[in-house]
Amino acid sequence: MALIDLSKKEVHCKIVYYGPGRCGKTTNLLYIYNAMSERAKGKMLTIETKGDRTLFFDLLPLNLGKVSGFDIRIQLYTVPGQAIYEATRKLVLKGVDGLVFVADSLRVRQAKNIESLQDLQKNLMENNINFSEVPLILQYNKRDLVNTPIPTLEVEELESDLNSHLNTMAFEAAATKGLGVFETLKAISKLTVRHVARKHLMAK
Ligand SMILES: Nc1nc2c(ncn2[C@@H]2O[C@H](COP(=O)(O)OP(=O)(O)OP(=O)(O)O)[C@@H](O)[C@H]2O)c(=O)[nH]1
Ligand SMILES: [Mg+2]
Repeated sequence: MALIDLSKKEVHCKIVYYGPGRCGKTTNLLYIYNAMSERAKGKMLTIETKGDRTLFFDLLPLNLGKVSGFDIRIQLYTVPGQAIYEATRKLVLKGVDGLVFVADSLRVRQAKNIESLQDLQKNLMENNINFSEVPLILQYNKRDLVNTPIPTLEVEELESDLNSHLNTMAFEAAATKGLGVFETLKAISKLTVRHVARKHLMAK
């Protein structure tokens, strides 16, 4: 999917927000969409929803400005997290250049987080994408619920469940309030652009 257009001096990358149903993927994109200036964003496309559930995918094109004279164009996608939309998740992953795995801090979703990360690895493999090659960062969402009576997971538990093998960057977030949303986006964009540039240079 990544494209480096030398004549237009543009780099295009695809970043997918993955994670279990209702973990807050669409909420991340909506927050970004609402916070970005008109110049920096395209139209946010939400392809089929039922209530707030994504049935197909969301797509938000962003223009992140220039790096080394190249315009950085990023397309953010979300997958539908509900288990039954397996085929759609696999389709959305095609050509992915960078991944954000959004985990839900709700204790009742502990097993769903782990299942979804395994589902991601399986779907990448089935798309012939090497899991270890694609930049991936974690986002532990819904941290605003930590100081409420609702049972939540400790960051240490999320780390041990999801990051013990990955050893990657993880951001705490409360996407509804925008906390951690841009930190996550900035980190994955940087890693992804670097990855795409390196891949392009190696292909030369
Ligand atoms: N308290 C709290 N609620 C959140 C947070 N992020 C998302 N939510 C809520 O969780 C629900 C699901 O959020 P979505 O963004 O639609 O979840 P999704 O991951 O896109 O879900 P699917 O499309 O089904 O895969 C919504 O009611 C959000 O308002 C958060 O940080 N804190
Ligand atoms: Mg959604």
